[in-house]
Amino acid sequence: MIDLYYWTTPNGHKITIFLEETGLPYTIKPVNIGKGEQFAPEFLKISPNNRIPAIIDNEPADEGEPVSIFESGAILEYLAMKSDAYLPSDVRGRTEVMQWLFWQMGGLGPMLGQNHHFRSYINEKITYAIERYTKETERLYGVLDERLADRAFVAGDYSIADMACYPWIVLHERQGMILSDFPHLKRWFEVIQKRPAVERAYAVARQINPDARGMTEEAKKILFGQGRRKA
Ligand SMILES: N[C@@H](CCC(=O)N[C@@H](CS)C(=O)NCC(=O)O)C(=O)O
Repeated sequence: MIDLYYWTTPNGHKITIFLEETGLPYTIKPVNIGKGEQFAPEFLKISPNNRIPAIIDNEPADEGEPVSIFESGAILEYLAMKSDAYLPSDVRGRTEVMQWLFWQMGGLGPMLGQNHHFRSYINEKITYAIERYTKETERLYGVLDERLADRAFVAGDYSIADMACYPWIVLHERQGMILSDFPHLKRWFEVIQKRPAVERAYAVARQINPDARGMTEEAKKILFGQGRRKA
C-alpha cells in the first residue's frame, strides 16, 4: 500500500520504525544517495528537495489518487493520522507530540547532521566547526535528558516524536557523546532499542545496504557541495 523511497540513514529509519510498529504494508524503493539516485527525475517528482525519505500512499483515506509526501516529519504525521496511531487525537496530547517532532526536525536532526559532517565525513579537521556542532549536540542531548527525567517517553505515550529522535541517538559515539552522561536519555534509548519493531527496522536496513560502512569518496563528491541543481 505504501511505497517507501528509502536509504539506510537516520531519517530513513524513522519511517521503517513507524511502518514496522503499525504493520502497515509497505514496499521499499531503495534510493542509494551515495550513488546519486536521489537526482532521478522520477524521484524528484515526489521529493523535490532530492532527499530521502519520501512515500507514496497508493490507498489514501479519501480513496482518490495516490498521495506523495516528502520530509520525514510530514510523513510521520501523515502515517500517524492514517493509522490513528502514535499521535494522540486530543488537542493537548497532539500538540505536545508535534512540538517535539518539530524540535527534532528543526534542531536535533540538522545539528547532529552537521556534527557528523564535520567530525566524520570530511578529511579536513575544522576545529571551530567540530566544537560548535559537538557542543550543540551536547546541549540538545541535555534538553532531551531533562525532558525524560520524569517521563518514560518524549511526549506522553510512545509516539512519532520518539521515533523521530531515536535514530539520531543511535549514532551517539560518532557524535562524540557518552550516553551514560545522560542517564534518562540512556534509559529511554535502551527501552526503544529493544522494541521488536525497531529491531526489525534496523534488520531491513542491513538487508538493503549490507556493506554500510564509512562514506566512500565517490559518495562524498555526490552529497557535498551540491549547489543549485541543473535543469
Ligand atoms: N529534513 C529532511 C532531511 C532529509 C535528508 O537530509 N535526507 C538525506 C539522508 S538522511 C538525503 O537524502 N541526502 C541526499 C542528498 O543530500 O543529496 C527529512 O527529515 O526528511
